Amino acid sequence: MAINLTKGQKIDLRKASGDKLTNFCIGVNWGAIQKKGFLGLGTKNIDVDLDLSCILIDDNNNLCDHIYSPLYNIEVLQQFGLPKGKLVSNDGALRHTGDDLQGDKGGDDGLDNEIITVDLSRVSPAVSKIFFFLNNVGDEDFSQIPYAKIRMFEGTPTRVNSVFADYNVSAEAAYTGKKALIMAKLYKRNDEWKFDAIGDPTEDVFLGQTIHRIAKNYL
Ligand SMILES: [Ca+2]
Ligand SMILES: [Ca+2]
Repeated sequence: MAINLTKGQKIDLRKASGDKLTNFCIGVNWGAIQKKGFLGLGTKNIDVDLDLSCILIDDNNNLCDHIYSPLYNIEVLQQFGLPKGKLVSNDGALRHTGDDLQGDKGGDDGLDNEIITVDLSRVSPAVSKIFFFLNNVGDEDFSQIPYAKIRMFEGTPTRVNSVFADYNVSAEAAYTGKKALIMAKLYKRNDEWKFDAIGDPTEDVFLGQTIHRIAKNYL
């Protein structure tokens, strides 16, 4: 049975069998917005471009590595003191499947649109925290997106073997005006990795703001 995460919940990365969970995927599944066409005829899809990203923090609370879309404008990133986007961590332990610019069209396909695969056994020893977050590149806030679901699962980006935990960023009033979500952190305690489902929505319109917010308030 998957754990239905609630905001702020902390969990051990252990399976029902007691074994450590070291290889898993963190995925986000979301839909494009469907609007009725002229005179209520037909439907029109409006692309929704959510971006799943993560930053890696060392023992001294410095940002030491990152994964976010290479499509982010380098000049805007530089204004936030951030480097160009990339899809693989320097140690090779975390890998992003690539930037989905649209979301599902024609309803929920049950597959995650962006996924970061994690192999905790390969994470550089210098890393003590990994923050995962979600930004919307477009104009909509989360309350306008038909669905956005986050889950942790064992398997590969194309095959879900077993869902360990999931979290629904549902279309609720609480998400009105919110365009970013500080999802969760992995953190090391006594050489064991743990997971904290932060789940804080923010009004950030750019990824750089979210990274600064995490650096200022969450370390
Ligand atoms: Ca995207
Ligand atoms: Ca999908």
